[in-house]
Amino acid sequence: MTAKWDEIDQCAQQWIREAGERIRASFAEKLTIETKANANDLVTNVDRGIEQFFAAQIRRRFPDHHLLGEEGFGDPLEALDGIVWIIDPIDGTMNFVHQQRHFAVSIGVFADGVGQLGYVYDVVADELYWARKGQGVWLNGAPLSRLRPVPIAESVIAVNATWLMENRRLDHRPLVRLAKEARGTRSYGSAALELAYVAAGRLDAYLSPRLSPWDFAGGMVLIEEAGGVVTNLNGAPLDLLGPNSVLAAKPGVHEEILQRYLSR
Ligand code: 2AM
Ligand code: CA
Repeated sequence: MTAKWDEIDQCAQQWIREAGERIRASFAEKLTIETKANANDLVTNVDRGIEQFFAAQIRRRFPDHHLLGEEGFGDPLEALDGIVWIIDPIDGTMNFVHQQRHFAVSIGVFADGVGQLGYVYDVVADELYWARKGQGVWLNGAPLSRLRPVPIAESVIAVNATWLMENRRLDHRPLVRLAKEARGTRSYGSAALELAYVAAGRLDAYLSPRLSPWDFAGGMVLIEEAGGVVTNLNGAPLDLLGPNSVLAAKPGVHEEILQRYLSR
């Protein structure tokens, strides 16, 4: 497969900025808000419109590529053969609806399952986190530093408060201990942004017991290119075709969380 990565990257950057403009313009219009799996799982006409925009652009320009998207306008994929775009049109929809900030467009482009390009675009801050395999990670055109280990006692860990109280997905007690032993915890409500912050060194780790591929695909490419580590909460590689738990962190921090806080 001879993929034209310069061309793919140019298109992705252009489309993601255009998507951002459309989302910012939507603030002036009335939102249609619906719920999906439960009352707090929100989707709007804008989420759908933006994913349809990407689907139309990709199909027109790259008819042999595949698309996996949160809102279902992509292709029914059973394998990762060829070039696959994994897109979340708005990650952090609750923030989009309630705050009109702290949400992102997330894109990962994979070739036969290997991450080649990653984008997380913070629409309101106008910050584009970008990585291309072998070319480093960049924030609005400025290179980001390679990630280095730090002690847990000096780490800022991103975790949603839900996972620090009794819940049905994981044993919260070791995570409470992690929260106590870390320097601090944060929760931003957008997995894509939290992963981008790990890639940028603003956070030392992020974890969640359940994310979908579109939540983490773009951020995973960023972090791996920055020298960080992304696995599930058991330390195994992520499956890009289904839901996963996620532990993303600086090297060293990742191992220490796995060994001291997550293994039973
Ligand atoms: P969304 O805003 O696109 O729905 C919130 O903590 C983060 O987790 C957001 O990135 C949100 O994505 C994602 N998220 C929330 N509930 C989820 C679920 N049930 N499955 C997968 N991802 C979820
Ligand atoms: Ca999402």
